[in-house]
Amino acid sequence: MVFSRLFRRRAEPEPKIEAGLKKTRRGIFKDIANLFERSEITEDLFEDLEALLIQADLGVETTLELLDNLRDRIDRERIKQPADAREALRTEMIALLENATRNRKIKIYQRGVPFVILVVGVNGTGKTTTIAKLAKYHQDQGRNVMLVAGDTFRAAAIDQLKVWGERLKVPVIAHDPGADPGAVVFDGMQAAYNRNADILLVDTAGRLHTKYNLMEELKKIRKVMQRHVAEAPQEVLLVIDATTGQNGLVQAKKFAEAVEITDIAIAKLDGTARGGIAFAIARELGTPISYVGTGEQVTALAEFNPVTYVDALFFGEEEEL
Ligand SMILES: Nc1nc2c(ncn2[C@@H]2O[C@H](COP(=O)(O)OP(=O)(O)O)[C@@H](O)[C@H]2O)c(=O)[nH]1
Ligand SMILES: [Mg+2]
Repeated sequence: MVFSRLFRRRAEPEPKIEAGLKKTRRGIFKDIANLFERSEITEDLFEDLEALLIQADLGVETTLELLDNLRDRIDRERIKQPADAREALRTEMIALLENATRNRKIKIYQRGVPFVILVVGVNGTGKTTTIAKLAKYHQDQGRNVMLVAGDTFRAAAIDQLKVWGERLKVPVIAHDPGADPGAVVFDGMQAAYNRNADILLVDTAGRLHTKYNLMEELKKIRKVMQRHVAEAPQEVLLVIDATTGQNGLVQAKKFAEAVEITDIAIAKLDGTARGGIAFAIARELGTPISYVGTGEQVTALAEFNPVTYVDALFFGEEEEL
């Protein structure tokens, strides 16, 4: 392709993220890169860029902020060539994502103390699937993993977790449908101690009747956890569905208001042509994005990195002929 000729890739490729962003890269971001094939930087270019960024799911506010920062940089660095402006855009996009990842805490896994990961988010966003992927991820690093079926609302949710547990050979602590989530979490915490689990992944129901209900339920779960491990849950992971775009972001914000989130996973990145949602998430939630889901398979999870993410929006195997 012509457009990669001018653009310099700096990061090592991240194959899963590149695969996940294939649709985005082939669609809107290809058009964005092509804007800079013009002979000079004009007001038209900024206007077209604004429209494309909004189309890519960055949202209006994030797009305007990004464009302000880009204009400032172009002035400051006296940039005249469109190719250099495109490099400046790349730098500003990375900076936007880094604003959120900067808050990332180092995770400390101690032998003998279960590291509890509470997974929250709206129904259908990909919580249970992400739990299976994380179980595999931690297993691969030699950690002893256990799952808790804290989504007691639907029988199917419990069965789904059990199926993953069997496949991954990981114990699943579950009660009958309709049971008190606090009770199953209590059993999960005890089992984690008894069986020396390093990682305890706790599934939850994605009900969002009212913010008050959700807060109360999660407060109770937290209290039960802290009876066993004072610092639990060490990770509160909010799963956001990339395919729901700005609507998904609005719902995610409600969750973030009700619960203290430490990490974000963006699921179903492979299912959208608008991977720009990551920028809106980074800016509006300010919580570090830690993982990206790129498919339904248990291995389709990648660690999030701002540089490899931005480069994957513009590069991929098919462009590197
Ligand atoms: N393509 C794709 N599908 C996913 C991904 N993550 C989850 N899904 C699918 O999304 C649907 C809902 O996922 P689930 O984990 O049950 O969501 P939950 O209700 O939040 O627990 C399922 O059909 C999953 O297979 C992903 O990263 N990519
Ligand atoms: Mg589920």
